[in-house]
Amino acid sequence: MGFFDSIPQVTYQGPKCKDPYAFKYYDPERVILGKKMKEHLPFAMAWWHNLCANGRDMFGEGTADKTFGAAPGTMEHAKAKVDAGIEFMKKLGIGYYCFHDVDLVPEDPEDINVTNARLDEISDYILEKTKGTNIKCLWGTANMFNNPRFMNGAGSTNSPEVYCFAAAQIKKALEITVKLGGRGYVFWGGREGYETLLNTDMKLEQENIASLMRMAVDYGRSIGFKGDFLIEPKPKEPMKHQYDFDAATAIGFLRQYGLDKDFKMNIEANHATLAGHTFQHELRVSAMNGMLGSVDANQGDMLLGWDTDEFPFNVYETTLAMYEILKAGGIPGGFNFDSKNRRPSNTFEDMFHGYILGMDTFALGLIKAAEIIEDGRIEKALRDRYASYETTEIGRKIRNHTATLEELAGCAAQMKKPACPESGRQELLEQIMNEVMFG
Ligand code: XUL
Ligand code: CO
Repeated sequence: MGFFDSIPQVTYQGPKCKDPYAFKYYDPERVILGKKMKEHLPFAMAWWHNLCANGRDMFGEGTADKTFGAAPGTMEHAKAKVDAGIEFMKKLGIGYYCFHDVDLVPEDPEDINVTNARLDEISDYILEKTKGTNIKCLWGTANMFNNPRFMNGAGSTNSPEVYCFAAAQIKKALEITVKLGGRGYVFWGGREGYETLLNTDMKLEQENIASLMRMAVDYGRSIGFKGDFLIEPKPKEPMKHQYDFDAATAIGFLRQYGLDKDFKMNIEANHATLAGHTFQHELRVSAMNGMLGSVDANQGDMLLGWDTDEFPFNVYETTLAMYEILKAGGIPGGFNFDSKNRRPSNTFEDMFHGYILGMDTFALGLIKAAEIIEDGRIEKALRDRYASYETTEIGRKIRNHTATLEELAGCAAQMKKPACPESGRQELLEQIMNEVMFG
């Protein structure tokens, strides 16, 4: 007996199919631009939203039953979640999962050694249960934001004692990630920020965060972790101001502290929009700096100012995201659905509808992004827009850094005034987008 016996195996049936438990666009074996869809889109299940969160919010109790037949707070429950998670991933053909330490096991309130022993036990259990399957860990992380000890941050805390617990949790989470074959290790600085500068030594806090990351890299490499360390930028929530505000800020921080060789970005769509950027913008900033690592796939609500973590349905947005990713040559990480069902969508069936929606939305985005590339008009317009940096002597000099300010000023004096730059043709490009999307 499984947990989801009423749900059939979900397979690709094509866009005309009306079966709610079928993929309309995600066809894992279909080849797009020379690569199978399942290789373009390594999807991952987020342990926390799918197996732990029951819809509880600050205004009310949970609406969904995630007990899986066991008493919450026990190792039986932790194991039942493993069983349910594996059954869920198998039904959808999902190959990866992501976890925080405390998603896997209940944290012992008195003794971290007890929690660590539980993590050893559950990781053994996961390995045993995933043996012979294609299911692996995409990335792991330590939850350094839930426990009250982290109220002033983890790496950014004012307490060296708490800092030790952050280090201990990272050490253990790294060990478990390596044991489970994880491709990445994520830092999301939920409480690494401040509420008021009146009580905050920002320089000390940022230096301490960097030291913690450096220690994590050193330890991770010493136990054989070959994957990427990842920062997941977010501007706010829960802290008023988080240090990893956006990709550009996080990349600057990594470079300042010499961490840029070991770290990449884990870009979350909803975090991008909270920072006042598009998902596409954050992917571009990461890619152009050689730091595109992984994606937390979800969608925000533009009418709400917080992290709603909705399953993505906006195909226009996933198309533009996949366009960035294809142009960057793919992604070394994967697509973790850091997405949750709406509180009133509280059944097991809704869990499947959420993932089918999200996977199909990214698959359709991939298909459409490849069509934009094959169509070629947008790429050509982009190349043409900057062409005079190649076709004119002065343009070439600017590009290869041989021009001087005096020389350029001399050119300006000769010209007297420049010709007006050519039109950006935004509306035409948007029209081409619509033709590709709906033509
Ligand atoms: C919170 C968030 C986290 C990270 C992992 O906004 O996105 O779930 O993905 O800690
Ligand atoms: Co996330």
